[in-house]
Amino acid sequence: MSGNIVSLGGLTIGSKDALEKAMASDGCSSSGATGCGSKQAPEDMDPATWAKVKDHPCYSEEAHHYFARMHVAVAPACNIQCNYCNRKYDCANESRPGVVSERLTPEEAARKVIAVANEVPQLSVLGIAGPGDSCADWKKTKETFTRVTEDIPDIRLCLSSNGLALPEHVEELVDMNVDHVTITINMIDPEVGAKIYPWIRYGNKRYYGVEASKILHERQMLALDMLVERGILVKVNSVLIPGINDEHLLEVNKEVKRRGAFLHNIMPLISDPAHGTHFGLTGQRGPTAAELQKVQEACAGGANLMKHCRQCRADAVGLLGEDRGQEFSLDKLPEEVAYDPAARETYKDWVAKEREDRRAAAEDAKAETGASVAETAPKLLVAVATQGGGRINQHFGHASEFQVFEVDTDGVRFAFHRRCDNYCVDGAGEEDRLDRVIATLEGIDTVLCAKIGDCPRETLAEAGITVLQDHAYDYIETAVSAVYRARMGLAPARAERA
Ligand code: CLF
Ligand code: SF4
Repeated sequence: MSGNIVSLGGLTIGSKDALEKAMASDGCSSSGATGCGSKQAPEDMDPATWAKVKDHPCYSEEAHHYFARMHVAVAPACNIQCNYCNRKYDCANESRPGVVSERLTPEEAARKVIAVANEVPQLSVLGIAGPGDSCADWKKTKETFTRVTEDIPDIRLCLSSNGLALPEHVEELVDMNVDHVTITINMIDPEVGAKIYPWIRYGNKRYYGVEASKILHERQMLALDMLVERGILVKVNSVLIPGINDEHLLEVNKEVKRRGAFLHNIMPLISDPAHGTHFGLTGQRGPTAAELQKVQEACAGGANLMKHCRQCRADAVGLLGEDRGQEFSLDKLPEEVAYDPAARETYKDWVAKEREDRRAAAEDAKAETGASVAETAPKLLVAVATQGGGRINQHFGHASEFQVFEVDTDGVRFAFHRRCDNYCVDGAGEEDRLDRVIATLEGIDTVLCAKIGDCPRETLAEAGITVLQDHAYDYIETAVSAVYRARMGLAPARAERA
């Protein structure tokens, strides 16, 4: 295991001893004695594809433990109307609905990207996901990408679009070395589409109903085919709308796989009357977690599914699941800023070594567990508190989301994440919040964190959830395998005994 401590941009990762020391004074003091699938790895693809996804947090689940994305909200115009969108807010196709971002000019956006790159060494991807459609507002999207790559040539460019205007820009995307494009495809049947899109604007004319959805569908398929043909990786986003496209998404999944999409991200509709959308105002509900899981399971064997999406903001900054956008608002940006590549380069080198080490540790744990546990042994769900680096390195009270891994004789796999309000506020635990965290963790067997106080640990135990801090700073896979072996009544793995 890597022996050096690395502390970059607020993310501290390193050897267990060094990290325990570093974290000893940091944390909650509100109780008791201690104070209160979507796996995409090198073996899954050819080396050229892996080179494109290995540092993209959305295209590789593994990468999302190490690398950050940022969005710049430069493209406010849109050419269609989705029933889950209110234009007062950002594009809900790849942004959390009901959220308004700070709109930037391409010049401001380029300045912001440089400021973030200097402060957040994990930054690897610049995405444009609104606030409208990146291709409907093409000039601003293109100018932003062009300005940024002049200063930071190794940043990956990523774009999200509803697809209608996308075919017109594919050649320019190739010229700009854009490797990753998301198309939101909610239907392949215009009759279904008519329930989602009231109108589109295409060629200076508005189209309505089924006719509009037919055009949109044809343009989306054309864009997908053109991008795949040119070697650009395409992620398809689909918003799951119960009663409208839930069963239909199986057909979408098959079709986009057939056409060569790299990933399919099925996102839950978030519908709230307060957002003022057609669906929100007419009572169209979003899916439950169980309904989302059912559709994802039904798609097994089709296009690879992304399960670690966090439905970001159009101005998100940081690792998926964290949002540092407020640190880089326009009023905090320097008037002039020069890019310094040193921190990002150091970080990349460190990640390359750390990843290899983690992968080897995960393989060892899998081999030992698989050899000694009966294949019929039940699967466990283990939630981890992590702030990146693939390690158990966050205090229970600080976690505003838990990543849930499933483990069986086949190894440890990311399953889903669950969000909650962090239990500790200003160093003190809040009971109401703990009740909500417990509700969030329903169905989870064990929680692994870097530290927890006696009081919340006992309350969670009463609710049937074991919380362990013994695996603090271990790799997630090593720790989760250890929990599994203990549950199965087996001796610790060799690495743990040593
Ligand atoms: Fe942004 Fe989207 Fe590119 Fe990622 S987000 S444009 S592909 S860099 Fe990622 Fe955020 Fe989910 Fe999008 S977690 S909403 S899938
Ligand atoms: Fe709104 Fe995005 Fe749909 Fe345009 S594509 S209507 S901005 S959700």
